[in-house]
Amino acid sequence: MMKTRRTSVVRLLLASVVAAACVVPEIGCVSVPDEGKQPIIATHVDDWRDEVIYQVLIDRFANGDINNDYQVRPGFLARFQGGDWAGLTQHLDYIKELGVTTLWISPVVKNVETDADVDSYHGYWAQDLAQTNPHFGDLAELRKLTAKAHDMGLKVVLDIVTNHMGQVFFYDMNLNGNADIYIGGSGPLPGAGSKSDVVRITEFDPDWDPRGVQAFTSLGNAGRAPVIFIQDPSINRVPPPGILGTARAYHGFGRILNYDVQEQTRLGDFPGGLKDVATELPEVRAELIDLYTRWVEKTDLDGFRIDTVKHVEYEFWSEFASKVRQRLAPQGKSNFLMFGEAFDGDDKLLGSYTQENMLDSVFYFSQHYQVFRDVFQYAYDEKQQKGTDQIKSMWADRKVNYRNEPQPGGIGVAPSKALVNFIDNHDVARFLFFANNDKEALRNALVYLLTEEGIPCVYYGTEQEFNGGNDPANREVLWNTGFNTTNDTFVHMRKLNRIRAKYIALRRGDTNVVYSTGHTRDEEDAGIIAYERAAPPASWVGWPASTASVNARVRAVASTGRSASSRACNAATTCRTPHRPAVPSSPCRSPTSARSGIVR
Ligand SMILES: [Ca+2]
Ligand SMILES: [Ca+2]
Ligand SMILES: [Ca+2]
Repeated sequence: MMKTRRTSVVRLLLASVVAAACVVPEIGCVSVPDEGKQPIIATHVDDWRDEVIYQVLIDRFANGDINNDYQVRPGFLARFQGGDWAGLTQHLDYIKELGVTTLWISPVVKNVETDADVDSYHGYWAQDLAQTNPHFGDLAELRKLTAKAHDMGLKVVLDIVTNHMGQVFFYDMNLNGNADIYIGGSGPLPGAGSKSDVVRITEFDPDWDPRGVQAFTSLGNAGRAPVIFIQDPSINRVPPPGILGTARAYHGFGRILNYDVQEQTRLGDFPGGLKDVATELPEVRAELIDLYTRWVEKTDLDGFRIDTVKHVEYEFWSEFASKVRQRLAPQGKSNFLMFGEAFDGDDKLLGSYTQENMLDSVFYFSQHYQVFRDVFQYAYDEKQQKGTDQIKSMWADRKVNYRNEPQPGGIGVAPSKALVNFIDNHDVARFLFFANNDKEALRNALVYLLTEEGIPCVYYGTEQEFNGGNDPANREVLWNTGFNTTNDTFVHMRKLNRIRAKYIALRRGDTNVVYSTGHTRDEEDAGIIAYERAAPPASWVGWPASTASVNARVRAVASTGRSASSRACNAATTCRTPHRPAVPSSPCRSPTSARSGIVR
């Protein structure tokens, strides 16, 4: 788009001895087991900060088997498109080429197939936590995927949901045994006062009621509405097996109306009729722990990405995480990553799920808002744009809001050092949608993502410059791109991933912000952030002792969007910073003794 030098500049100032030492030992390679065979599970990850996660919606990545293409409607993104585990397995070379190292795959369990003409292609409408989803393949295919991934040095994280199940029952509010959607009342009459209010009641997804969803008759209230499990095998809307097929395994308060009321977010049904599980019951907890840990034992997974953690009580997380760790460790599976998703910008709330014995990490959602939205995307909104000093203060809060010690039996890295960084995901519009399709701004965001502290996570299709808006427009079909590996953003990401892989300081080093600014819009240094990553070698757990005397330092300079593009730094120039003349070390000055590389 622009003839000027690109705005993304990363400088690597490193002693060559570090580069020589940066050969990450391959650990835990396994061979592909025969089809359907139980794998021998093992630890495949040394330090999760060495990984780059790539989030895959299985239905959208690659279609490797047309035999499971039932109920597929190509081109309609709220419907199944046909992607499957076989397709992903066949395209692991593409993943490898991109340089990401860990697959986060969408849920694998059997779902309620469809609801109100929208399909469960995403996998989040669980019906049976013990069975594979036939749209994506069978257990043998899933095992083939994890085994081949491990064989190629890739790891696999599974997406799981403990908070709710799919829409497997209705509340029989009018006690007639049928699932009804009722609309009543005639509403206001024009100019003639009002008649009865218009009400809409759906027994599939009724509103929150603190008494529990109530039944009613023409004579008034009739107590708690019975929970009736649905028997519709045509769309797999049938009762889950075991305790999850009984009414007492659910809270039954109806749908969350107010997310600011803690009782509702914790006990209410998730919008869309997803039924809230009574996660406080010991027998329910035991069932969830057992069923999900079995997937690790059956397929040798390397971690869990856990959905909707803020909708479950804290005590659940300490029990769930501890017991999963305790069950896997004796089987040879350590460093098993568990990171949670709380769709919330409250940094303190996010950190609260990393208390002792809870999760190893969470999605850094506060960063999604405070950096990727406020700083990068709002480079297109002069009124709302924030300065890069916001990044500096947010990073400083990591030590305050997140646990600073590794979880007992966890991944060996403190949550405050292992936050999962992401630009966008399947629940928010893609970066390019908001950034006026400015691909250079996306590449700047990628420089930041892949050089900052923590575990980077990239949503599939970012490398293909997808620009979809909100769900489901942001869940595009990847195979339509022909798995192109030559477009500018793919090449840019590959380069960044290779640099990250090469330099340990970029993966594990501590961060020192060299330069940030409160300036925005057309002010001279708006959009510039400079930081260096370095660490005393003693903190590089597991690193060969021979490199202990190396003092490595990596410095990244990222500009954040359109407003900074005309002031791009490059390796040979010094940025003018007239508003801040006293800056001791300009981010754009290139020390003569250092090697430098430009990422473009
Ligand atoms: Ca298929
Ligand atoms: Ca009814
Ligand atoms: Ca809940």
